[in-house]
Amino acid sequence: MERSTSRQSRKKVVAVVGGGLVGALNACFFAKRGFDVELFESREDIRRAKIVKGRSINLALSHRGRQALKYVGLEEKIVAKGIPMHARMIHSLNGKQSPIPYGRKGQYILSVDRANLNKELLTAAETYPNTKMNFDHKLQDWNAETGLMTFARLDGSKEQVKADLIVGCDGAFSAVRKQFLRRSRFDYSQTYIPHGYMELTMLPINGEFAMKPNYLHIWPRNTFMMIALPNLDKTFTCTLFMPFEDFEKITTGDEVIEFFQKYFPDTIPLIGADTLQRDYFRLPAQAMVSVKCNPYHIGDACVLMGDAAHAVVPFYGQGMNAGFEDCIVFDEIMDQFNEDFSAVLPEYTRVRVPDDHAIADLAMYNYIEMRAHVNSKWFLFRKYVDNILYFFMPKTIIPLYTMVTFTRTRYHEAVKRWHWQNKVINRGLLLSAVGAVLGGSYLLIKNPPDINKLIVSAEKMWDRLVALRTL
Ligand code: FAD
Ligand code: EGU
Repeated sequence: MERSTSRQSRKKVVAVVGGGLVGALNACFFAKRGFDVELFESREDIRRAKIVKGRSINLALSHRGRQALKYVGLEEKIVAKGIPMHARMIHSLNGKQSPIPYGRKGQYILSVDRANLNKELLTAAETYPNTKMNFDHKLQDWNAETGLMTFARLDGSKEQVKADLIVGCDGAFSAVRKQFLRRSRFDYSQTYIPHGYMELTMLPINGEFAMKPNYLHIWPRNTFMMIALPNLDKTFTCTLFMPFEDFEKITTGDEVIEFFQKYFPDTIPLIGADTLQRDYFRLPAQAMVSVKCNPYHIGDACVLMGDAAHAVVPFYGQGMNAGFEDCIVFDEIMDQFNEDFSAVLPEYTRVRVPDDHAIADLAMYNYIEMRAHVNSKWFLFRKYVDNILYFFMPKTIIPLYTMVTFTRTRYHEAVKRWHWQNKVINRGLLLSAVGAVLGGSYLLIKNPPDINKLIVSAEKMWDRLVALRTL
């Protein structure tokens, strides 16, 4: 027997805290590497739960998220249950609908069901013999020196577990992150935006989707905005974004209808006045928070991923996608550093923090921009310009959303490139303007217009104006 390798061959125990989207996916990544994986989730097993409560019913899955699923062999299965959205459908106040493609043919995002995705990921994690799932385990506290975690059970009992590595995937209000906050030189910021969101269901009409299914429907109304994604059961989930203070102003069913009549009139017959009123008062509006921190690790003992490391506002459709990409980035660094946690963890922080901060900033920037001056006309105009420039100069001017949504260009690189492109576009515009003035002047000098003709026409103009006045 070879004893010399025995230390290495004891596979380390990795505790994944949080069995949400990122935690369940991460369990697959670590299990695939052969670690002994223990997943701890505070809720009961959602595959057995009768009612699944939680945030947002469906999500936009794009390239980064798909790549991560591919790593653990789940891409096809999830894509098969997703609904492709090839374009946005912009709804104007007058009811006009205008599609704007996301890209070329074959470039689309997918509307996926959060609960189904979470279930599939949990089932996939469970199929590895080296994973153990622990539901009804709420992390209460853990010790950064010893790696000892304390979990609370629903029956009031406590359980203590030790692991070689703790992976915090416990969402925006992470309990794992609490230990980071007590340490020196840990940067942390959290910002609640003034908007809340509320989900409304648009049921099928005559057994069919109430609107065209293969689109991300958008009603851009500056401070108010609504977005609808299709579901497999032919319903749409409409998410209304609005400042909390405006949510609070609407207190009666009549006021709901009045509000929709004013801003989203085309949706009233589609959702139905009754459903609209019922859904509106079913749950209070939910808050949205942006969280940034640095570093993502403590020594060789603990690392944060997903919303626990970076909650972003949902105005780029990237929260889950970024969290899934975290898993790929970590996995690649595990290869580079031979699974040596003391080297992998600092490298992960070094590589990933700038990118996660970049997408957090972008999402917040887009929130501010949409709120400030994005109505349907402006949205259409901006996206047309993006797409036209991309069409004529596909190598030079790549729209930001394209880099973010359809490539794995590092988020911070995408932002840098975007700034550079904007400079090029502005120079181009400036050059055209200067060119027009110079060219115009040259033509005027070469072919000077007959001054008399100009004066005569000026006189004619005056006569017309006077005529107008005396009408
Ligand atoms: P979570 O999904 O929050 O999961 C955390 C898990 O940890 C939960 O299961 C929770 O029960 C568990 N947990 C919490 N505390 C403990 C504890 N103490 N002990 C044990 N377990 C614990 N992203 C996209 O990519 N595309 C979109 O279109 C999109 N749309 C969105 C729309 C809205 C309105 C919102 C709010 C978000 C949207 N997102 C979107 C973001 C996406 O929802 C999140 O980024 C994603 O859910 C993060 O996954 P996570 O696993 O890190 O965290
Ligand atoms: C918000 C809430 C359109 C799901 C950003 C686009 C979103 C999603 C956009 C939600 C918008 C906004 C992009 C995608 C996506 C657009 C994107 C936003 C999915 C810049 C379930 N956003 N979202 N940008 O380009 O890149 O179509 O709740 F209205 S998908 Cl806010 Cl691509």
